[in-house]
Amino acid sequence: MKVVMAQKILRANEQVARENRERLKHLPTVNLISSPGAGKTTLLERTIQALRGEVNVGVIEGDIYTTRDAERIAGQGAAVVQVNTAGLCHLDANMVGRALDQLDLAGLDLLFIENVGNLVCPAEFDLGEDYKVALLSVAEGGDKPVKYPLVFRESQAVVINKSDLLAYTDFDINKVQEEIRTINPDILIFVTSAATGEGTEGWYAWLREIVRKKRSATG
Ligand SMILES: Nc1nc2c(ncn2[C@@H]2O[C@H](COP(=O)(O)OP(=O)(O)OP(=O)(O)O)[C@@H](O)[C@H]2O)c(=O)[nH]1
Ligand SMILES: [Mg+2]
Repeated sequence: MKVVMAQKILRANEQVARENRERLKHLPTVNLISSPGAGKTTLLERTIQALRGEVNVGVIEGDIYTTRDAERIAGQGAAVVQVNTAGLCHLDANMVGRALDQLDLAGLDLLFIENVGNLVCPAEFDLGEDYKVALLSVAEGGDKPVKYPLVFRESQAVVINKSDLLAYTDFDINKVQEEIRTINPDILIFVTSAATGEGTEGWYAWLREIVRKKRSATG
């Protein structure tokens, strides 16, 4: 019974995700997924600053409660819509659809969806995005990709964040990258510090590239 219910929920989600994808056909959209505190909002703040005047960024902020992350994004002057899931551990396509109603999509060049901090549930729900990006912070321990492989399998890119803490942890950056590539050989890997800005240029270059690609594909 439980399994049948879960399948129904996922099927209903897929239908709405298709509708979202249609609405987003001109707007590159990135769904950011990580454990709580890996640095999603900090990386977004820095990204908005770095691309200011060049790429107009909008953000859908998913949180269980509070508007704190949305306030941080609004502080950077970007368009933001907060979604509170009221206890649920992930965003679903319906929540994103309602958030899209509140954004001026035609005025944006790039849309981020910051998912609820959770490395497991968000990976199962298509929101209508073009790319899933997993964030993994050095402080969490290097075994996380192997222990929670789904999000790394589903993502087109992974950001290994908090590189400034490498010297203080037992995180083996080469081994972790190898293990991520075992799970997903095609995945792009960026190693960044959202705190210092180290390594973020490659991330911005990829974002510029996905904006350019979708523009030339959809006119
Ligand atoms: N040292 C260091 N700290 C970082 C870095 N990125 C983020 N932080 C810190 O990590 C903490 C959590 O960062 P957030 O950006 O709020 O993380 P988040 O993934 O958005 O968290 P949730 O939305 O709660 O899931 C904050 O205190 C940040 O200042 C980094 O690259 N290096
Ligand atoms: Mg956050």
